[in-house]
Amino acid sequence: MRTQYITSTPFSDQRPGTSGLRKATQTFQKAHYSENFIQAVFNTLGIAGKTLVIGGDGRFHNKAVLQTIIAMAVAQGAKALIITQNGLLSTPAASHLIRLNQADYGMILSASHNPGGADGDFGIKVNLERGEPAPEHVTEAIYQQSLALDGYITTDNGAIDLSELGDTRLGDTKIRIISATTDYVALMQECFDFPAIKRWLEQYRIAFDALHAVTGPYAKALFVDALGVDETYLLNTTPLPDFGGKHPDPAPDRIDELKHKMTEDERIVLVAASDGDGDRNLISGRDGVINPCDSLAVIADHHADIPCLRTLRGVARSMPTCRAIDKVASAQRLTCYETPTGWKFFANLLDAELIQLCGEESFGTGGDHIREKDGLWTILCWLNILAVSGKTPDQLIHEHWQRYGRHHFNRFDYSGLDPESATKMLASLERDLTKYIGQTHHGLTITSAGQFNYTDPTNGETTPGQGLQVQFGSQARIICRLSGTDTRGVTLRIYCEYWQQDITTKPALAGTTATLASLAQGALNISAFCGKTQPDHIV
Ligand code: G16
Repeated sequence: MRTQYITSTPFSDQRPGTSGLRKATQTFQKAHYSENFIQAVFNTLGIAGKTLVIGGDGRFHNKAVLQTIIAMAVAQGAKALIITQNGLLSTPAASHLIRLNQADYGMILSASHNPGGADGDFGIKVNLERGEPAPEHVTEAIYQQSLALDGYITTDNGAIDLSELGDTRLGDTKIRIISATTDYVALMQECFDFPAIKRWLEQYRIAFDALHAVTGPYAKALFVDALGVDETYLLNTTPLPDFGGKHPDPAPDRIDELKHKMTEDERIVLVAASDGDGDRNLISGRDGVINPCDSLAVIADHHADIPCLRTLRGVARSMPTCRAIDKVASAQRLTCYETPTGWKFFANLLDAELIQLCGEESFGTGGDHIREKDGLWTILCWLNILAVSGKTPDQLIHEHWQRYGRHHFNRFDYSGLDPESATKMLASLERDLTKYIGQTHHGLTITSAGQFNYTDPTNGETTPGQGLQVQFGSQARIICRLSGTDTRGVTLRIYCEYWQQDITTKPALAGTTATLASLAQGALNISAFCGKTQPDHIV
C-alpha cells in the first residue's frame, strides 16, 4: 500500500447547511472537491486510530465517494471502518450503528429527499459518536479546515469489494462489511410490539413506497419478513442510483402510485413512504395525507400504546412546526421544547433525557432510540397505535381534531431566489417587524413578532437568527426563513398555521393558511425583492 499526498487548493463553498454538505452532483465530481471535504472532516474529528461507520443512500456517485473515504481513511491510519453491504445504509440505521459499535463518528453519503443522478444532488453528512448530526460548532470547524487545506492524503490501492460480508484488513485498518438491515430490524423489534402489529395486519392492509431509495431492503425485512405483509404491497423496493428517475421525496403530491394502490384494494387503511435516505416519513389514511405536525401530536397523545414511548416525559418540535403537539403536551403534562430547524438541535435534549419524542413539519419524526429522525420507526409507531386501538388512521385523526381542535398548516416555498436579495428582503422585514405588534388583520391581532434566537437548555449554547415569527396568540402564526438545504439559489419558506377550535363549524378565517401566506407575501414584498408573485410549491 503506497500513501500519497495530493496537493489541492481550497474550495470556498464547503460550509455544511441544515443537514451536511449538499451540492449538485457535478460539484462533488469536480477534481479534489470530495477529497478536500473528507480531509477537512478528518482534520477536525481525527482519523488515526478512529472507528468510522460509512455508507449511503445508493444514489449516483455513492460508490465512488465511498471508495474515496476508504482509501483516505486507510492511508491516514483509521482503526476500523464499518461499512454496510454494497455501501447501502439509511441515515437512521447509520445513527444506530454508530451507537451500537461505539464508533467515533460516521459519514453518510446522501442528499436526502433531493433528486439523484448526474444532474441531481449529492451530499455528505457527518454524525458524531452518539449517532447525532454534527452540531453547528463542529460543522463550522470543518468549514474552517476546508478553507485552510493545501492537500489530502490517500492510497492508490484500488477499489474494495463491498458485496461480501466479513472482515478484512488493509494496512492498519480493519474493514468490516456488515448487513445494513439486521441490527436495525432488531432495534425496531425492541421498540414495538411486533406480535400485536402482526395480528392487526391479519385484518387490515397497508402499502409502502420505498421510491427506489434506501428503505426498500429495510421495508422488506420489517414488513414482509418480520410482520408477514404480502410483498405486492411494497412498491419500488430496489434502490437505484437515479431513484428510477423519480424524486425521492415522500411529499403529498408524489404518492400517486400509493393512491392507486388504495383505489385497487379497499382493505388498505394506511399507506406510507420514506425518502432517499430513510429518515423522512409520509403517512396517509384513505381520507388523505396526515400532516406531519398532526402525526407527531397523535403519536404523543397515544404514546402509552407504544412500548418505546411509554415513559414519555418531554417532547420537542422545530419552531416552524405547528403547535398541535403543544396542545397534547399541555393536556398530558409533558414538557414541550421549541428548537431551530435541523435535527441536530434535538440531540442534546434527547441525551439529557429532557425529551423522548420530537418532530418537524418537514416530514421528520423520531425518538430517543437513535439520534436521527426515522421514517420506518414513525410508520411502526402508527401501526402500534392502530393495533392497540383497533381504529383506522382516519378515525384517529378525526378524533384528535375533535378533542384538540385542528391546526391547519401549510408551507409556501419560493425557490431559486438570489441569496443576496432574499437575505435583504428578510432583513428589511425584520427591521419593521415590531411595528406590526397590536395590528389586526382579518380579525386576528398580532401579539408578538420577532426573530427566533435559540439557547440550548442543556449547555447554554446560542444559535441566533433562526427565522422571523409573527404570532396571533395561540390562534395563528406566520414564520419566514430561508432553507438551509438548497443546492441552487435559495428557497424562502413561509410557514402558516391556523387553529380551528371547533371542527364542526367553518373556520372563522376564510382561506386559513392561504390568507396568512398572502399577508406575509405582501409584508415581505417578495415581488419587488425577488421577482416572484406566487410560491413555487405548497406543502
Ligand atoms: C433536513 C434536516 C431537517 C430539516 C430539513 C429542512 O432534512 O435534517 O431537520 O427540517 O432538512 O430544512 P430546510 O428547511 O433548512 O431546508 P433532510 O431530510 O433533508 O436531511
